[in-house]
Amino acid sequence: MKTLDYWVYLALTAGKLYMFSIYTDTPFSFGFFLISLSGALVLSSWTLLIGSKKRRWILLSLLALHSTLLISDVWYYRYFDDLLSVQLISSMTQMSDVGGGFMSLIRWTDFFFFADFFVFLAFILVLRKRQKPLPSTSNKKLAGVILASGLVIFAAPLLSSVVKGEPWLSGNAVSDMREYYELGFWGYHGYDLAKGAVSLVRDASPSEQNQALVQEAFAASITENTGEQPNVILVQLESLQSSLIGQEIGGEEVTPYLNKLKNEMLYFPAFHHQTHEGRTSDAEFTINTSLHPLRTGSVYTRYADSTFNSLPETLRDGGYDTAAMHAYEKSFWNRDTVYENIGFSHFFSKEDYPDTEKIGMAINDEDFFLTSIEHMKQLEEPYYSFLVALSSHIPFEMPEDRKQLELPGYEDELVRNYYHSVHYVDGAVESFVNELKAQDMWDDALVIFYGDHDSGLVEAGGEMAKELGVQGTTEQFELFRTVPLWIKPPGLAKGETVETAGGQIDVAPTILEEAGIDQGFMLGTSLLSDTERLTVFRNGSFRKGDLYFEPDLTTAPGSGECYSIESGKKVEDARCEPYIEDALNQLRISDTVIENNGLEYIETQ
Ligand code: GP9
Ligand code: MN
Repeated sequence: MKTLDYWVYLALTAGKLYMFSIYTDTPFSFGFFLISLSGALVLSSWTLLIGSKKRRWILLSLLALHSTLLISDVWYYRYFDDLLSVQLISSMTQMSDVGGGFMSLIRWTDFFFFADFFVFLAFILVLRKRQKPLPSTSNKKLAGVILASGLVIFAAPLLSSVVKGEPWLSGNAVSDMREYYELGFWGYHGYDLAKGAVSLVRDASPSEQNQALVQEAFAASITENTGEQPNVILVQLESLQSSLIGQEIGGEEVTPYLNKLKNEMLYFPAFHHQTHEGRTSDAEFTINTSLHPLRTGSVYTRYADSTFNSLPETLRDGGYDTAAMHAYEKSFWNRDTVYENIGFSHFFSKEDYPDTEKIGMAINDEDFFLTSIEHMKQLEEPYYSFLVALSSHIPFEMPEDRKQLELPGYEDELVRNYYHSVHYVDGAVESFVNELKAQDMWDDALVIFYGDHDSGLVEAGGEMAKELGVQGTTEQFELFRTVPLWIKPPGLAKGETVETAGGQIDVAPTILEEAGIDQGFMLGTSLLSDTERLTVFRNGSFRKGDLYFEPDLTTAPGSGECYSIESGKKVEDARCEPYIEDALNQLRISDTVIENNGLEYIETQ
């Protein structure tokens, strides 16, 4: 057969699409296979117009390109549950700095993705003798048929979606994974590339429909409060997840001091991080603006200059001095630009901290906290101090003499080091609180601690999940999403555990309520109010009271599975249904504010 090489190429490329779903444990249906294959047909049909000698090398290059993209997607997916995008190019430099845990994402079996390269190479060498120098007319016809079939298979489901009015096209998919299932592998990457190119030239004003959503949310979110203006001390702790609180390993408490904090602060065990690919920067962003992170990349690097109704700006307008403190390079994650844009009057960064013992990326948390207290004392009262700690950052490197736990039964070095590092941070927080008390900065202040996101070591079936006895979807969800939150309102006499479920998006409204200042446009709700809130995550999943909804990203928005957190069992879909659209709209509103500067278009009477 004259075109045998082409058919072998197609078979190999199709096999790899299936391999991807096995490696990432993502659904693979026949329909999805056809759409992905159609992308490969469109991409490769033209090679049939070329003489077979050249064509084989081109097909070999396409296989290599495909494998490189797939393997990169697999590694990215293992960390973020999402796919690569060209929109991430601006964040690449940041990723190399924080990517200490990158090697843990790579498995030797991943390189099987390149096996077909060698198979095809061997095939080319065998076929070398039977080359046809020029394309024949029948090949031209075949190329036409393949291109046309590719286009038809690709377009048919899209057209059917448009006819059915399914809202997952042109950016409305809300999640990259949903777009991947709608467009297939090549369709996703091709569309992503096109969007990247268009965003360089296009006016980014919001669509009428999305702006109407923002306008409605704006009108609903204005509240009026009056009250005292306490100093606010907000501390973000790196990679601190809720499973640590109260956990004992071999009879030793991992976080002995934090376990006791609920006696003098309000402790929220059902608090969730809502971060996505921007990790620390996403947590900071959501906490300070009450908006969601982006579906791709970090707001800090992609939309640093958009207009936000932020916590620091609102507090500053209300008479507060505002300062951010983080002992790393000030331009990292674009913080210097973002902090200024969202209303921090001061930014204390690496250069404002002493050159004492470094743990991982920066000065150790204890010295960071104690020096930060010195900086706070220089601020005008009332002040808002936002501290971002860093010692427990992946890969959780700890000096040997600071590893104090025995950790019997744990073998994974990364997991062991995680526990050592959070045990260290526990002591650092203790020194911080003791010093605040000693300096008389504790009692009257509003003090808050929370974890920015999970450890990155929570995958189902991994050592951490196994040792914790995590089973089923809801327990896995809680392990991944819950981070501890402690709040001490001014003058709190006694701590307690508050079961209210909420997320990082609710922190700014909580602080503003306590500070007696109007919250303005914010998507969250104060955690000290009785309202049952909808806590939305970036792929459209959500928690509402006892319910947890996991969307089916392989279809248009609307379907998924509804669970009770308490029983861990599936419950009738009807219980989650009323909130599915609200959750997606929350993401759309947030995206419109960030990506299209939606607040600039708000009409006020
Ligand atoms: C460094 C810190 C990194 O400044 O933001 O944390 P990460 O984003 O990797 O969680
Ligand atoms: Mn982080």
